[in-house]
Amino acid sequence: MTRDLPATLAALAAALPPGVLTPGPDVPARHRQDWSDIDPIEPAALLRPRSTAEVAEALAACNRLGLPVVPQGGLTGLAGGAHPTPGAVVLSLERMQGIEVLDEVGSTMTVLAGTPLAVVQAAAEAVGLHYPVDLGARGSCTIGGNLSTNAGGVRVIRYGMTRENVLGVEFVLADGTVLDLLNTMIKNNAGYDLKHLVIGAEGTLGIVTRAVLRLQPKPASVATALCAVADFAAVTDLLKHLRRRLGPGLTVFEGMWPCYFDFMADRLGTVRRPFAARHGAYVLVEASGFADEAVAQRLEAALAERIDAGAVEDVVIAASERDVRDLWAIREGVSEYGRLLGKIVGYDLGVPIAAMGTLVEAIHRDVEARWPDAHVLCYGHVGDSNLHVVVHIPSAGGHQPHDALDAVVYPLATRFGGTVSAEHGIGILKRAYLPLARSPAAIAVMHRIKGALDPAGILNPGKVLPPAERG
Ligand code: FAD
Ligand code: LAC
Ligand code: ZN
Repeated sequence: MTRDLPATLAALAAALPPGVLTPGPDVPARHRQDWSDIDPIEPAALLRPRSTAEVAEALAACNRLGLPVVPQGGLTGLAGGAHPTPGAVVLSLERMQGIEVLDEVGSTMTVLAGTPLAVVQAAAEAVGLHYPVDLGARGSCTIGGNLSTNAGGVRVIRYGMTRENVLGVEFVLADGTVLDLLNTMIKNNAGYDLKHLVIGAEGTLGIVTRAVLRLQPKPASVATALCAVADFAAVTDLLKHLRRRLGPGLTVFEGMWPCYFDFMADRLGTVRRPFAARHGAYVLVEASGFADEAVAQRLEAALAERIDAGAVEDVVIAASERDVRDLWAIREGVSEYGRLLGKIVGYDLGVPIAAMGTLVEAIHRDVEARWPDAHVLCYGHVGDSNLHVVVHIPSAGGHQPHDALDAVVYPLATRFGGTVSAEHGIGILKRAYLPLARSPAAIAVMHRIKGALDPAGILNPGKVLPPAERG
């Protein structure tokens, strides 16, 4: 840590090209926190490099000066990874946006790290291709942030997480070394595949400046349906059935428990309830195909079989773009938590699918036993073994009992064979719980990798890794 911050910042400003550094008091408020809603902190300064060379200059100078650096993308992260730490500068990629190469034959796109996900998706669509990573924060989150959190989202069941959709990366190490790994080939086994070090590292091992993304053919037709079933056993039955019937055509399988679905349907204020009756669980399903008429028919036939068997209670199938938006509205209501609930405590648990229903029951039971007024909303990427739980305790107002809730929820998740983060990452919020999900030996290797790539520990200190054991 820096002892004389003003002198260090003056030395940093002198080392950088004009216009890169904005002093702390002038830093726009949005850089003081991310979506994880931790109390805002004014960064020591904001760095906004315009090129990889400027990122390298900035990191080399910070490394020399022992000044910590917090990388920031679109600030939509939910684990506090981009949250400023006291005495650190934040480095934003916001000036490094744009698509540099779109190779239709190789089906790749080379983009700058600050490019929003939605811009990448639209550019792919415009030439009949498809970048399949998709999440509610698409308009604001950046490719650099997606890589650094190994973002998942709603089509992982078919296309995998960000890691599976990246062919190459350019990143800058803490000492300013630029690693050009901008591979565009699907196969490249020349030694260690170092891009995987920085994917999912949450800005602790390097700053991503460019990425080569793998594109897919754009499906010619997409069919969307919302299914109502009796209970979680019927959800897993439906998953098995649709996988068998649709194979790789099953591109979304998102589950919502009534605690989530009814809350959103009643409170959002912008959606009509899709079903007259209430049901035990809901599943939003998307099927994609390459022959226009077949996919909708196949999805309808597959769902009709389950209705006839009594395994599905009701179904709404989208007949228009507007219907598709309406069916997604309840699922995408997650961006409205702040308005609907105020402060929340959010969980991103991974748990084997077979245990998910029991885990939801256990979380409701144990949280509501201790906080009888709690709202507990459960939903998630069921097909990816990923359960989101959002808790709000009205009587606690602006001071939600984060630690006490964690002490209830995380042991339950790990008792069922789960993990403390499926897709959002560890950041600050889950750092203390990493040992519940990774062995001491694995965490020791993480520390060795961190020590090798960032010996001065300037990159996003205090994130991801719990303090190293001494001795
Ligand atoms: P930031 O929040 O700015 O940063 C995230 C982390 O990456 C931080 O640790 C930061 O230091 C680091 N970082 C950012 N840019 C770089 C870089 N260029 N180089 C090195 N490190 C960097 N996530 C999912 O996985 N699935 C979802 O379905 C999903 N849905 C969401 C829905 C909503 C409404 C919201 C608000 C968030 C959602 N998220 C989801 C979480 C979030 O959008 C993702 O984690 C996203 O990848 C973060 O991107 P960002 O650019 O906003 O990164
Ligand atoms: C979602 C985010 C919160 O799936 O990951 O809605
Ligand atoms: Zn999610």
